[in-house]
Amino acid sequence: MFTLPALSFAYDSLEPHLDAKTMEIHHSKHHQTYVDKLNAAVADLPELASLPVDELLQRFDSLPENIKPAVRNHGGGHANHSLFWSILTPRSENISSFTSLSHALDSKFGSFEQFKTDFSLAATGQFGSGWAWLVVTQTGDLEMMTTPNQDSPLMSGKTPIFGVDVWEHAYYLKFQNRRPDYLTAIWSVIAWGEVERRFMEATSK
Ligand code: MN3
Repeated sequence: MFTLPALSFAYDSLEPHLDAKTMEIHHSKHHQTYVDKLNAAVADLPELASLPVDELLQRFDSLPENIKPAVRNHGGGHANHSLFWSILTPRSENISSFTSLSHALDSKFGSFEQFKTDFSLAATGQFGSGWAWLVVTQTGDLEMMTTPNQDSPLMSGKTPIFGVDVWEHAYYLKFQNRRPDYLTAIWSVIAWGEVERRFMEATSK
């Protein structure tokens, strides 16, 4: 059985950057629905239901055809949101405190500011619902990418270490159609320590 992970912070603690109502609905309703529908899809397949969701997605190509759509949408939804909550924090974390990640971003994108600009542009440009990601490739390189809907980078062998949900449900209550404003606000609540932890884990494989 897959379960909804608890948040490490209160729904209202990311105010004023991300609003409490959006956080509550996003976590307790949207994410819960992905979990419930994923459980329903693998109810008769205990060997798959017992896997960590990331591993289920890494095995996507070899899954039975009849459950692929549900794993893609709801398994992806579960994994993507679980990562997303983990990289948000009410503490103001400074990227320069995390030198391994900070140096890697500088060497890949030129500077942290350039990374943020490029990432926001990619996230703004994702047409319709989806995600923008920072991933580690199988060769250990940092890469920026977007995915439609709830597709996970894990399905293509990549390890997401940072991601931003750009579905309208992630920002519409507070920002309405202004996705760029949501992307400006979100930099104030990123847990860079957790992103670096994921970076180190992905590059030490
Ligand atoms: Mn979402």
